[in-house]
Amino acid sequence: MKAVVLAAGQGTRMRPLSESVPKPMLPVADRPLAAHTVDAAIEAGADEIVLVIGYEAETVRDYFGPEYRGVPVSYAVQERQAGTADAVNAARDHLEGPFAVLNGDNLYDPAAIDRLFDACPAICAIEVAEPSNYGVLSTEGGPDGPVTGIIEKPDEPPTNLANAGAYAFPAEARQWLEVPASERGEHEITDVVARVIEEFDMTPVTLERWLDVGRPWELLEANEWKLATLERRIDGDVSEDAHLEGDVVVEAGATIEPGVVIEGPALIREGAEVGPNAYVRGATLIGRDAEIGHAVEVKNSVVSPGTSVSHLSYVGDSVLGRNVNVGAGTNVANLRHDDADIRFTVKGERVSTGRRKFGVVAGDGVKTGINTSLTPGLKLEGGATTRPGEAVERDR
Ligand code: TTP
Repeated sequence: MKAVVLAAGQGTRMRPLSESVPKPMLPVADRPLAAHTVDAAIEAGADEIVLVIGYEAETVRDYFGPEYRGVPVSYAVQERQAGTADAVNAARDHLEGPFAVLNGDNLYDPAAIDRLFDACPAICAIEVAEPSNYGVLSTEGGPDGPVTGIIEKPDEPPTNLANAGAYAFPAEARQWLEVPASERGEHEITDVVARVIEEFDMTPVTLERWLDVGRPWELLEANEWKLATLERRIDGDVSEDAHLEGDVVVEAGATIEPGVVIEGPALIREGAEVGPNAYVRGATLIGRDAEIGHAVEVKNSVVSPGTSVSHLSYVGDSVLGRNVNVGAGTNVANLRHDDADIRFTVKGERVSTGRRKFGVVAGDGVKTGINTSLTPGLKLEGGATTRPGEAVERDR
């Protein structure tokens, strides 16, 4: 079966991280976000991957190339991001026979994609506590029965089964990709699903775990998930005076200096340097050529390639973009005194992250002055700077 992977979106809710790197290419453990989806499709037996690209298309194309893990990859360009059905329609000329469609920014358990392919026509579903925020499936005779309907963000959800953005469509669906625009002005794949349900029995494939990675703290959650699946592997240059505990991966070309303590799960990528005397813990990704220096503590964070936290700093529950420079003595606060969930600005609105602990999100090239303190849920746009000794409480 061919698998169409949607990776053309602008990722506006992921800003500033998606400004230079398209969301599907943001790092999740040892590979870009969309590669987890593509890998799951390949493991489930996809014989061709069709990537729908648009925003920052070349970065995606450069990574996957014409063949990826022995499977041919073709590309369909969606000129304007006019919705998920429009995205699949852009790939229409690549399709014949039954085909799968997967969101390139969703994380799945690979075994679930295997079940999806086997059950075609089928749709992945996940039980959620608050279905009103999702596309909700109705089924006949319990959660395993055939899907009888799909409705977007209903006030009175018929079930608690949310659409998890993965579909195995019969060949006929290729004819039904041109759907009218929805109320929010997008051509939505749920309207294609609704048509398939009218003509076919669609099986719900229930997932144990699923993550829609749309906002910066979900990138952190994606890393928490996938870093925990790595197994200890030490290929880099590790001082005998360093202490590495649990599932720590140090890639070839990475250096761990004396006095460093790393508690897994953690991944230290090629070219990164940690220490001396640094403490890395929680689920932490230290990207390629990043530098974590003397007396720095990094906890449960994503540090992107080329970023430097050189001395005497604390970074917790945070995402640092590329080539950020954290000045000495910079401290990130990741917990409120009233223990309330941390809020973050998404498209101009303050929203709850649902997390008690969340630090900061820094876009590419941010520089903090020495002894900067940063409050929880702060967003620093690409290139932003702070003054020495500044306490930063508002996004900038
Ligand atoms: P969304 O998360 O709805 O869109 P997005 O990724 O652009 O993010 P944001 O809302 O923050 O701007 O998209 C779901 C998936 O579909 C995702 O993998 C991107 C893809 N997509 C396209 O390929 N083309 C499109 O026109 C749209 C809207 C989404």
